[in-house]
Amino acid sequence: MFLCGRFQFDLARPLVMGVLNVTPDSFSDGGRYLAAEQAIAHGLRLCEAGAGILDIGGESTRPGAAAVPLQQELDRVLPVIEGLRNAGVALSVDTSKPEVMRAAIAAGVDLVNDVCALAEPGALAAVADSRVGLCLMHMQGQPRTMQANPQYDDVVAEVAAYLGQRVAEARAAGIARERILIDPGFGFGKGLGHNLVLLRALPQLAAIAPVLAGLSRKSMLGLITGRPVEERLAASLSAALAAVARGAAVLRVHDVKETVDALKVWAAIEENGNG
Ligand code: PT1
Repeated sequence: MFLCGRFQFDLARPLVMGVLNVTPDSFSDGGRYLAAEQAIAHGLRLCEAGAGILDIGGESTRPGAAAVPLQQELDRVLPVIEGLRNAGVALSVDTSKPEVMRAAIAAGVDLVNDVCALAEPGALAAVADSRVGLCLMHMQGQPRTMQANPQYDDVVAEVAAYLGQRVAEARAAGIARERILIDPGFGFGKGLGHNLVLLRALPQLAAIAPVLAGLSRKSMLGLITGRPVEERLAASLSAALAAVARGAAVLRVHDVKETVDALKVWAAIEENGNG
């Protein structure tokens, strides 16, 4: 059971989290309003396509991305949260800033997805006094420089130990076990070999807490297939099913409709037929 704000998910079937990036068009004054409107419309489409959760992000954390100032991040995500609040889908905010967490929780999000695993000062306190779910992710380094030279002695042991510690800290802050997801952070300070070893080790991580896997369109899939980001759908679906086969409970994806179809076929094979 995953307790997540207004929602309870039994996690018997994998849950699809749709990615909703809010990046305003800086070319016009109406950019901010337009970006929110477009994100809300896209969110409704992802909802219709079968997303159980929408992950709203106002600061990119992809490799090389720069930090976004607090007020700008708030201006991006809050109108989208308000616009999708009654869409019948769980809302997640993808942020590492305690102030954004607090404002998003007040605006009604159901989940806080933090690539820094609530390690920023004040982040644990910002979520502890609420009913939201959490996703605690592992990252080595910071987005701007994390892919420069990622190094581990034993990537699985180190990621598992870190996530176990972050779960223990959250538990010590009074957060129920049922509210917590963990995430190995594919592509966050990891080379291709690290990502593949972590993917194979998902059953070990799933013993700590339910696992969220974010593989959609990532450069590891580009390295394997030689395809640019806009041509990674087949690779993303393949990676998603490989993650589910190893116990992933939640998939963070761009292509919700296609992922939901792939999971329907998967579930039918797992559950039906007794010829
Ligand atoms: C993720 C994730 C995330 N990914 C969670 N939140 C991103 N919980 C944003 C690349 O290698 O996996 N889990 N929020 C997006 N970040 C990346 C990282 C995007 C790497 C692309 C790459 O291409």
